[in-house]
Amino acid sequence: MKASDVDKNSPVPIYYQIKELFKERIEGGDLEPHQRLPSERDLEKKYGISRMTARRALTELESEGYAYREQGKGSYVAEPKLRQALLELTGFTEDMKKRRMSPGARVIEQKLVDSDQELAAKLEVEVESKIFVLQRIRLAEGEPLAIETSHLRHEECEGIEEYDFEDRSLYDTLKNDFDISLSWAEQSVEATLADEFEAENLEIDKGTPMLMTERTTYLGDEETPIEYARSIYRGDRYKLFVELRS
Ligand code: 16G
Repeated sequence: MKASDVDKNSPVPIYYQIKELFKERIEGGDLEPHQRLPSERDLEKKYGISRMTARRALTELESEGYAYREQGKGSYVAEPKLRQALLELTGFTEDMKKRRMSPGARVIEQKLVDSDQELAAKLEVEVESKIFVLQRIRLAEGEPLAIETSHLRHEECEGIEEYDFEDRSLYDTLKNDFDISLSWAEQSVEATLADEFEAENLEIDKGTPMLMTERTTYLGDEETPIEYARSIYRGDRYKLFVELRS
């Protein structure tokens, strides 16, 4: 990277230009995970910019998940984000196994509740029907990545509340123990910021960008909803991926 890569006459702010240059180099593999990035001082000298501009470029690389800071040492290139394909109906466990990462879960709570109006509408049941609620922190290689809250129609899987979901897949349990096959799901994704609860459980700063997904999954008949899930994924570790064809 040369000083001339930065155009001081451009309407694009300098911190932004520097951040984009580093993003390109990180995504292109020119800079490798855990490699040290230049310090604020290095950037200041190299580009003839203020310390504040240099700091902003590095801070934003961190908040977008491209870099991480080690207290008193400097900034380093982060591991690439996990690419989540949006077209396949897979569970977290299956997804992590495909990546050769070890999946895990910490159960925050699992219980039976009577459905309120909102849940009744989502799962197409009568108000006050029994719903199984399972809230878990999902881990990959021991690192917390997401908080998932699943709501299941209890009439389809009575007894599921007796299982311990610390180390078993919900989708495998439905398939193997309840003979439930899933056919398709509809899913939405929106941006949110980590609140205190999420920050604490996912070991991130409050206000970290997050991806919130809502998914309704249907049984083999293609029309009965079995699960309504809300998941909050760390935006600094996840990237959604779709393939488009003309
Ligand atoms: C996925 C699903 C979630 C499902 C879970 C099962 C989303 C938004 N969520 O993370 O609905 O409950 O997988 O995972 O994709 P498991 O089989 O590992 O328990």
